[in-house]
Formats: sequence, structure tokens, C-alpha cells
Amino acid sequence: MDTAALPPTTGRAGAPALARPGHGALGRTTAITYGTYDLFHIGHVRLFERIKQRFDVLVVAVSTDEFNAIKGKKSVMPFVDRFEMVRACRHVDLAIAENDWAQKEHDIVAHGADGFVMGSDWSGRFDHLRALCDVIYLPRTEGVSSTELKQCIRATAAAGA
Ligand code: C2G
Repeated sequence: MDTAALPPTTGRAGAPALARPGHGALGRTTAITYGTYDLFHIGHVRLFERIKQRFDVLVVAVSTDEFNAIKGKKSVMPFVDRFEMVRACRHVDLAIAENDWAQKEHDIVAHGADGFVMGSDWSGRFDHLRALCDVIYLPRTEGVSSTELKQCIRATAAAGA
């Protein structure tokens, strides 16, 4: 699978916009977000929680192992486990697979998303999607990441705990 080009950086981080009222069926608004969700942690849960404070429905696209290789990421947990854990989260209404960088436009249209939401480490990287829906970057939850968790586990194991 050839590596899809990373979406161009398109400048200023978008200011959080309010969800547009009632664009979906029965006036329900939908948001979509994307990620690896390795070692599913509180930072992921807080993001989903805050998205659902703004939108009625949350669709989460989970990166496949193959796409992670394209992103240059190697997750501890296989896709099937990461997918099932995200789907089990009460804030998540639908989980789908993320296979490549280029699927976002299709997913936004296919799911009638009113908002595309990511954590602030992605600020500005997806502003081009503003043509299709609101693009919102929410502050990351500080002090936790899959990488830090891996380091902590390694250190604990090395200490023989
Ligand atoms: N996140 C967060 N707070 C943290 C860690 C992560 O809010 N402490 C957010 C990230 O900003 C991202 C989401 O959780 O919006 C998922 O993060 P990762 O699993 O690291 O996903 P990533 O590798 O950023 O993949 O096409 C987009 C990519 O698939 C995003």
C-alpha cells in the first residue's frame, strides 16, 4: 500500500466553533474523530466526553495496524482490541476503521458529520475540512499519552515490580 501524503498544514488553528444546530436527522448533530487509541486511556475518554458535550452522536475512526505503519506508529494493542475498546466506551455511538489519510472527506459526507474534532496536537492540520463541516481542536489532556504509559510500564518492569 503506497503511503498517502500527509494532509498539508493549512495555517491557524481553528477556534472551537459551536456545533451547528440540528443538521442531522431529528435535529441531532454528529461529530467524527480519528485516532490510534493504543492503551486506551483517560485522555481519549476525556476527548470523547467533551465531544459529546457539543454533539449528539460521535463516530470514532480507529487506525488499523496497516495505517499505523503508514503513520510510523507501532501500537502495543492490535487493531481488533483497540477497535473493541473504543466501541465499548459509552460516549461512542459508532466505531469505524481508519485505513488511510484520504478517507476523512468521504466519512464526513457518509456519516453526515456536522463536526470534525481532534485534540490540539493536531491544531491546524485538518482546517481544509472546514469546507465540509466545523473543524474543532480541543485541548489535549495533559500528563497522559500512550507513549508515556509504555515508558512507565517499561520502567516498572525494569524495577522488578
Ligand atoms: N488525545 C488527547 N489527550 C491525550 C492524548 C490524546 O486529547 N492525552 C487525543 C489526540 O489529540 C487525538 C486522539 O486523542 O485527537 C487520539 O490520539 P492518538 O491515539 O495518539 O491518535 P493519533 O496518532 O494522533 O492519530 O488521522 C488522524 C490520526 O489517526 C490521529
